[in-house]
Amino acid sequence: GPPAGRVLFFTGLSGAGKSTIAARVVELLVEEGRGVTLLDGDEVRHHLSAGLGFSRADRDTNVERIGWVAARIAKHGGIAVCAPIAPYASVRGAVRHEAESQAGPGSFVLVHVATSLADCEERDRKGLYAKARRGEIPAFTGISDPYEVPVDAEVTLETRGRTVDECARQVLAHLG
Ligand code: GGZ
Repeated sequence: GPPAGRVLFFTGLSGAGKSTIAARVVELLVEEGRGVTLLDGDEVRHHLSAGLGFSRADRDTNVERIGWVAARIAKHGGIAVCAPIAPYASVRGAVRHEAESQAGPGSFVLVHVATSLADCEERDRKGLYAKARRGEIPAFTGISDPYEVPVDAEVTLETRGRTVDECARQVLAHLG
């Protein structure tokens, strides 16, 4: 059967809805009685990755740390839900490899929250895109820094015109 432990790894632009959908996935899994650990991008940066910035090296370190913790959670049968931007394909691949070597093949599930840059920028809930356009945030993902669109996602979430709950259930449907 499918592996017990899992790493649900969300990736996508700032403001794509990663945190919100990930939080709903966690709620639904908790209702099923599963042991779930949420490693949200914003929260991780205040704790596990405090002091890191947004250079490629710092982003990669941040994502590697998240992956390291997540793989060990999954190894012991837990579900780790991660939600960083994780803009670089190579480190996403490294995290996939780490998870699968710790928790078995199929344990890593890449969820691409595929909200377009135009939609993220139009919503701009935190005003970060406006700041980035004014040059007040250097190396802002999607504006002045890359986002490598995944070609290996197990789940691609189109968020436009869909509810958070619908998106969360699409992720759960993949877990079997
Ligand atoms: C992208 C940035 C940046 C830059 C600050 N680029 O929408 P948010 O605010 O709450 O989430 C974003 C968060 C991204 O951190 P991650 O740890 O997920 O990124 S990575 O996976 O690349 O390590 C955004 C905020 O931090 N933020 N500066 N320059 N997002």
